[in-house]
Amino acid sequence: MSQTGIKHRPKVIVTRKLPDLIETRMAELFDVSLNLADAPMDAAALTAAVAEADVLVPTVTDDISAEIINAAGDKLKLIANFGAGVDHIDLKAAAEKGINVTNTPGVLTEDTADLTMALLLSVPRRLFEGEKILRAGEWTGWTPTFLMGRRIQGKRLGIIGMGRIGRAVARRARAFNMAVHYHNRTQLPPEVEGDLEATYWEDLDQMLGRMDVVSVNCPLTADTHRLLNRDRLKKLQPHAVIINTARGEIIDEEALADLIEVGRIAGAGLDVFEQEPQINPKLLELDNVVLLPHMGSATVEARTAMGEKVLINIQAFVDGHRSPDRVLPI
Ligand code: 8YV
Repeated sequence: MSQTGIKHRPKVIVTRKLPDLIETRMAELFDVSLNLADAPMDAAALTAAVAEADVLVPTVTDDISAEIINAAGDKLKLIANFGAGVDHIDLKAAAEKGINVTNTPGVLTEDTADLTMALLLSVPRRLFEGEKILRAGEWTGWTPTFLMGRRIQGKRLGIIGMGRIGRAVARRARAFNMAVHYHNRTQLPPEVEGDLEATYWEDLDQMLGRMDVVSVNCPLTADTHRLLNRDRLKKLQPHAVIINTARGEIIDEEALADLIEVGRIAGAGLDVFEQEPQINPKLLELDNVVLLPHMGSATVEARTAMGEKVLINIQAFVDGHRSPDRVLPI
């Protein structure tokens, strides 16, 4: 036993299939139980896992609720999340039970920002509409007015959440000659703001009414849940486009679909949804909406680096050190 109360080769339960390299290293280091079939674990399976494990490695697809955390015995010491967002873990319940929580920030920043830009380019330039027409054999040739979209250069981008990913999006947007605006809990230091040539809006409502594109890049918390509710969405200009690569629950999806349908918002690029993997049928009906299956960090490099972070967070904890990506205790 180490001072953390965890034995040398802790029992680690991984809820989903991880990259091979990571699983192999986990088997070398820990008494690991892998999910090779990659079947999502239901509440009963998670309850059994937290009773047995010293360390649980969940992902965004696992609802680690207060009930599940409270069902853990005294054994569970660490939840080492594979992913940056920890909104699927009841942190209050974990804190009350003295369970440590870690995540994997930083290593998925650039890939998620790339995907944000891919959506930001795809929606105004109507890329997927064009692709669909071409594949359906419906393209009859070039015409001067076919599939005219909207220019990116010179447009105003409003970033909600100026953390690592928001800033990486801002850097890319500057390269496309967009004007960067942002709303954040706190204003960035002047030197960072200066580098990004970014304009701060303390009042989100005021920013929304002035932007051509809005990108959601904040974490999901109690404060950001439905941050873009129907009233806020109505503040957008009719030609505005909204991009979300953060969490579906930050936007009222039903309201978004309604407002796009009636032309009060021009379009959306969404990588995340309120009820994943279910997609609101109204969104599926809309041509000016690009829908992706939550793939912001889906590169071999990011997923491997995320796995390495999980390994390091667990090993540091077992050795009695502070895990580098500690979320809990604060
Ligand atoms: C991950 C994400 O793929 O890291 C996050 O928070 O949203 C995704 O990029 C997912 O969370 C893995 O659990």
